Amino acid sequence: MSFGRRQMPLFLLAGLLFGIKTYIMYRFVFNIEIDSVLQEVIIFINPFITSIVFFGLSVWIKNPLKQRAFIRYSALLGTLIIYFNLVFYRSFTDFLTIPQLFQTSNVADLSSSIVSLIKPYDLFIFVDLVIIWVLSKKSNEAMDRAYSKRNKVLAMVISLLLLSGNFLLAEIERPQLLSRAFDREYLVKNIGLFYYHIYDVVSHSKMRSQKVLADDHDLLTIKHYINDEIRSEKQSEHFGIGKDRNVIFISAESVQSFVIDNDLYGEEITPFLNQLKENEDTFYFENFYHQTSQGKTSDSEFITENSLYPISSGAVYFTHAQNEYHSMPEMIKQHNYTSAVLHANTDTFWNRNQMYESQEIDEFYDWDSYDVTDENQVGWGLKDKEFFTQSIPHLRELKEPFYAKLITLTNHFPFDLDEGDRTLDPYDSNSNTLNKYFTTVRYTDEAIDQFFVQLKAAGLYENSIIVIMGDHDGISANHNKAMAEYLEKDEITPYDYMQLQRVPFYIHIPGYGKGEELSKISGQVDVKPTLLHLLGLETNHDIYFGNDLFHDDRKGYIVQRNGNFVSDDYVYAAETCFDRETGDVLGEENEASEETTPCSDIKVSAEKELNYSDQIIYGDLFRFIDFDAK
Ligand code: GP9
Ligand code: MN
Repeated sequence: MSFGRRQMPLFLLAGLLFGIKTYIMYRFVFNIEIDSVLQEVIIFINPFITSIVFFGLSVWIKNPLKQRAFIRYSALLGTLIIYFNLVFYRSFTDFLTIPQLFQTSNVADLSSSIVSLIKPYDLFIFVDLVIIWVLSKKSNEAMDRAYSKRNKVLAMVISLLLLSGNFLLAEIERPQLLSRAFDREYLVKNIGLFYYHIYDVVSHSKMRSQKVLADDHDLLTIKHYINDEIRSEKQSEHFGIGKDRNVIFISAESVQSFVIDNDLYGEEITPFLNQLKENEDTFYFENFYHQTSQGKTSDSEFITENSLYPISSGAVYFTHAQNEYHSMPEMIKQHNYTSAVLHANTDTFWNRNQMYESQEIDEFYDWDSYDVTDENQVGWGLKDKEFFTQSIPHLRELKEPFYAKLITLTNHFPFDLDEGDRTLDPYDSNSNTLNKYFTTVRYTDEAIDQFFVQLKAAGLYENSIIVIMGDHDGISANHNKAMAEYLEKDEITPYDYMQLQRVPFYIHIPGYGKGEELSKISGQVDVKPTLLHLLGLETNHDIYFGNDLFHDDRKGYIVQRNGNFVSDDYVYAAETCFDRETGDVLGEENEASEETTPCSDIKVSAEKELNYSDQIIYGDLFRFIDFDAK
């Protein structure tokens, strides 16, 4: 390739090749949604600007050999960053964050998922790297340059101008993008994957410093907000009905509500859960939403036990395990409850061992408490049926009353199941993930059915409250096409996708007889106040963001970590305000538009709550409160 009369310098050539690759990735491999011409422009120019700026740094290196090595290794690093993000994206429809990269203890356990996330055609991602590598190894004097000081400065100035241009366009597209970024996809499509990572590192270190600067003054505003907007002085009619009962809490891995009362080729997917819903001792919440973010199951545990929001980047379980908390297990301890978690995985996985200590959970029956063999495990570990069976003796040895949380595992991506355990035929669509999902959900349903029988036989049923909750979604937006086909819709709109974030929530109180199906908008932040009140415990001085699901004096909306929400009347997702009942679009709303929609007021409250919760976590604010003194 020629560059004027001379050959194009290697950094430019590499920059172009790498830029093309990055653009193709953004546009056609990651499912980034583009909704304006300006976004289209930004996403096109950003890859080239970024790679030329980075490779352009090589002009400051005198030695041509080192100059070429710099370009080569930058390309390698850049490619790996893109690739790691891609593998992650395939599973979570999200981009990696720095805190996650340090969650190394998880990497080994993720191995079974990772294999299914790598595709043979991924090799194409390395094509430009190979070209750059070969060119940079070949001694080619025409490509090597010793740049004069003037040219170096010129290159720097041009780079900075291009970069500022990119950021300026991003700012026009989305004012205050960097200061109010809850959504990683917006960051990536406006500033690109690489600057997004730099931004993530900077904001993460800023977050770390917040603890040092925090003091108890920060709490005043938050307390006021909670007293005025969230806390209800009223008691529900069910207050105390579960006094001194055990609480057996089943965290059902990846079970979403769309499978409940639904069928596949004429067969019920979850026969047991469907029937349990109709039981007179069961309260079932059909509009219950998960609120998890990157921390997945661990976020779900965190939200339900603390009624705080997860953080937007990384998992609280890793980043803030040393904080002071005022968790449900800690609170019930004052009333002679023992708390336990049963989960057949290593205790360090997701940093559970540390976090359970901070939340004052008394017992953790982990991997070592279970007999796991080649035959009784699948996918991520012990099969659910075996898990429940082996959990019964552990439950029996707990001092009553107890609160025990059992975390299932079989219905985890990639939803593998042995042929002999299959009682439902897989679905037939272009998504292998969704196809298999139904079969593992059915397996978990049968496992819970069997567990109820076992609880009765062990004498643990009558005097307990049994809660079943889906921890988070199992089918990401990557499978929207297959999901639309299954649900017999033309497409999955942002409204539909939000509705798919519903997870089942059951409160089963043997012998109570007043159960019903409730359709109020509810979510994982509501679990803590609801359960505490059922047990007859007051929460007057607690700080929480949810409500007791049994009284009507509630805030009436559920916020997701990215700022989307569902209220009694509206659904806000993808910057669009929808009518909750009909799904009709009521208006578009983002920081760029001045327009208000019926969603505007709640949007302000939603962001406020997320920020308050972040302040509590980042500032470790509970260390300033003596909850027991109240
Ligand atoms: C494994 C469990 C499942 O211990 O936390 O993982 P997740 O759903 O968070 O990927
Ligand atoms: Mn999970």
